[in-house]
Amino acid sequence: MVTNRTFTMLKPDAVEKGHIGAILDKITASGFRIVAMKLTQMTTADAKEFYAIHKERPFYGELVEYMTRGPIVAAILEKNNAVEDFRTIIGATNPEEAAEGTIRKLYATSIGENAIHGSDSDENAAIEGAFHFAGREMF
Ligand code: IDP
Ligand code: MG
Repeated sequence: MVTNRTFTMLKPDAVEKGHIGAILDKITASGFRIVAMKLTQMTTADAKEFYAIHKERPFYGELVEYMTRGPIVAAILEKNNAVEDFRTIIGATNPEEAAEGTIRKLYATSIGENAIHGSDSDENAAIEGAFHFAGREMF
């Protein structure tokens, strides 16, 4: 039963700039419970697989470079309507289009370096959570 769960990554730019605490505070203050969480770093193979859906896009190489250049925080979050509500609090992919007060508006630099990931469906939340936390009893 994964309907009330989503998956997030605090991306390398957010970790580099020291925003882990502020972003987690906003996530938990918005009513999300952290079910699983780790500081980790994606390998090139990991990032290519995680973002395989974008492999034909012109930014794919740049995206893989970015996502592997330093540590990330990966987490599984729980809340009613988690996927949709989380996409609301992170804001639009391009921070210039993100609503005031959203995590990307506050912390993203550009459409590429946009601080945070949020799953776009229950199905992808389950796939992405399992990608990072495979074998975890809680997932
Ligand atoms: P999302 O993260 O808001 O779901 P997607 O379109 O799924 O956005 O893109 C995945 C990630 O790829 C984005 O979060 C961003 O890091 C990167 N990305 C998306 N579009 C561009 C672009 O036009 N240029 C550079 N990077 C991009
Ligand atoms: Mg996406």
